[in-house]
Amino acid sequence: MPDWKKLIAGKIAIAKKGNTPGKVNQDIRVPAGQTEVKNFPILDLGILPDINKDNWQLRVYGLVENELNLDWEAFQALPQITDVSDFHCVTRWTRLDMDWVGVKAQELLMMADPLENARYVTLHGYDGYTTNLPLEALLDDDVIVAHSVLGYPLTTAHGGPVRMIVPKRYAWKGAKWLKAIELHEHDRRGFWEVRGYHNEADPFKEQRFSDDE
Ligand SMILES: Nc1nc2c(c(=O)[nH]1)N[C@H]1C(S)=C(S)[C@@H](COP(=O)(O)O)O[C@H]1N2
Ligand SMILES: [Mo]
Repeated sequence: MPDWKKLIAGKIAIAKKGNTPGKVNQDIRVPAGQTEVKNFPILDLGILPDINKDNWQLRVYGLVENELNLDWEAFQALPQITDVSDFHCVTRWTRLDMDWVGVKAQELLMMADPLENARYVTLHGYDGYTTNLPLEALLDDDVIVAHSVLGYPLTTAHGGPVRMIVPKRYAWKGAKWLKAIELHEHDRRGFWEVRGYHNEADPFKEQRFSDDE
């Protein structure tokens, strides 16, 4: 049984010390099968939800001690960070050095206080989109619930007011128009994961399709 409280506290302590030198191999920033782009393409289901700062809420629920329901003001009051990471889309483009601004997922999970049997999360978007991850993947230091990038608030097209960014996975694992983070015990495949995309989605292992699982 993982002690989530201890694990989250430990990760935060490491994060505060800064990144381990040499942890990132700068030579291979663009994974195999990807091409670097300088623009920022838009990929989604084509449903633009009518969500803005005034009607947006983020819920963290399921296997947690304290369910969270945060409006824009409460979200803005949390510690804000910038995390620079690379964005890898399974449709074979990579954009380097995206400077996401927002709240660390660690922070929200620490507040929600996962129960001992929490193992997996489903991210829900306001367009009905879902994607799944192990809870531990959300505790990585670079996972951010972001409201701005490249110097501007996120446009609606890119998932504004708030989206999830999980740099170590292909971009479909980052829900745009983030509505909720649901914690559960057993893994539940999300929208693309039941339609042929890989459950793990590590771009450096080219985990694109579920045939390779
Ligand atoms: N809510 C929601 N989030 C989503 C999607 C979506 O359709 N709905 N598409 C995913 C996919 S497949 C990708 S590649 C990225 C694209 O993000 P972008 O449009 O900002 O480039 O968002 C992901 N998050
Ligand atoms: Mo995608």
